[in-house]
Amino acid sequence: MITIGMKKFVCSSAKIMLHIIMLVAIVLNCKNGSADPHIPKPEKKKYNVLFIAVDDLNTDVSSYGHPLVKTPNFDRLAKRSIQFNRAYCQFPLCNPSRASLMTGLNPDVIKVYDLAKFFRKTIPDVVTLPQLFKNNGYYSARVGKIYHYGVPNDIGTNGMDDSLSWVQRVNPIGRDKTEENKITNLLPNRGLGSTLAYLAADGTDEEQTDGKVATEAIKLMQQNKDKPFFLAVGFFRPHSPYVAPKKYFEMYPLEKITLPNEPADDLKDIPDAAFFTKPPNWGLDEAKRKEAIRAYYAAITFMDAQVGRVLDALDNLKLGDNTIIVLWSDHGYNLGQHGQWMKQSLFENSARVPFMISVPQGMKGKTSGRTVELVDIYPTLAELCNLPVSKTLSGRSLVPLLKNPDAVWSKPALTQVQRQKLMGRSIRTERWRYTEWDSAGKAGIELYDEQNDPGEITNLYNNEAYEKVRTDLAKKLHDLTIKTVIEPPSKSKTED
Ligand SMILES: [Ca+2]
Repeated sequence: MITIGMKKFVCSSAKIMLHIIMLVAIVLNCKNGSADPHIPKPEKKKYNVLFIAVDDLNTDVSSYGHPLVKTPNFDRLAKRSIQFNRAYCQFPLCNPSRASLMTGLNPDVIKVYDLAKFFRKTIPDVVTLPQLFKNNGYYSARVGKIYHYGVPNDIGTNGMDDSLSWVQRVNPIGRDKTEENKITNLLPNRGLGSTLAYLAADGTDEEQTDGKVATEAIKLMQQNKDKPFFLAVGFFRPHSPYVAPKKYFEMYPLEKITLPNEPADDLKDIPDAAFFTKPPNWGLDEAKRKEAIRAYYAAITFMDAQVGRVLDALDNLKLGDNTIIVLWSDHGYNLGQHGQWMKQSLFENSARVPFMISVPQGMKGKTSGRTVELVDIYPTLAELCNLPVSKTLSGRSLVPLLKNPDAVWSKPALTQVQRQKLMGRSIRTERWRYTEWDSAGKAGIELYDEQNDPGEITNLYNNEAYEKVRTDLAKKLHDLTIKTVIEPPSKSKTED
């Protein structure tokens, strides 16, 4: 019995000694800063993604140098981002642009060219960007407009949503929708979503749909801050009707609003297919055009304030150090340039978008002048978050530009639009814009020197001095089109 007791004592003494030795070793290791190779490292915390979409916003914001429009929260985000100064949508219309961005595939691959077609009709098994995050253990949620959503008719509904993309979705509806009867429509024959219409509204920011979008997004961040999230926050403004609380209209007195400088003969060298707005300016006089521009600016500053509320919440919840922020608009917007309004044209103002990416611990406060596309967002976020992607994606990861915004980048941006039965396709390099209407430019061709003629006033296509430039650009455009007009990924065999 004694022997056994001794044995027990020896055993437990040995155990104690062993524990002491291990403890000393751990303390020494900690002091030396080296980790015990047998202790697994805690898994690196996954990045969250805050994915902010804005509807129909061109680059008339202060971080892009607009002299009048105030967007202090875009400026603030730009200071922690790489801002892309030559970023282009693939199709300047909500549904085709958003379907392309969210699937990472060009419009010619998914064959979505209008507002009616849902991308899963062509590619039922495609894994969308939020779905990729969801499939990899993320909480994915949408507030407001991410996929196509008729504005203002579908506000408060799911719109043309993709339910497979999300764990949760929220569809706020505010006074801009419920008090539509108060809105002034400058073109009464056109519907509220495709016209120039506005309201300097009574009440608070929080009562408007975009105010509610911010409020709901903040709630979701609070509720889900402890899990990796992909939170998509889709604002509806400055899409028409331009509704914003009165105080935002008061920031832009009408006498400060200027119209674009249009030489009298500007339209003569532009092919007819290039025009979306016919007749020019839909016949509106200058005073009405200024009213529309003022209201568009007011809606931008109102939307910017809601972006600011979301950014404040992210930082207050201490999520800023671990959250990638992407901000994009689905396409640009004409405000009377060449007599054109809204979108659906291939001029710079319609194809170009505000776009920035903020990576925690990444490079901040820089701009990149490389030509990039919205379809690049998918592979970029996948690479930043180490998620596996399909090899058939149309875009290219922008991670090299996030590390060095001036890195070599030879890829031009491709934008296309449908005009009745014909297609217009345009490529943008850092210097030039080249556009063909219908195949091989049968319905007209345009060439603009964006460096010396940023207003695209002079179409150089018929100028012999630019023959080599136009031949090179035509080849680039055809090469890109050939690459993108390919069969969509086939249905998985298991479904046969
Ligand atoms: Ca849009």
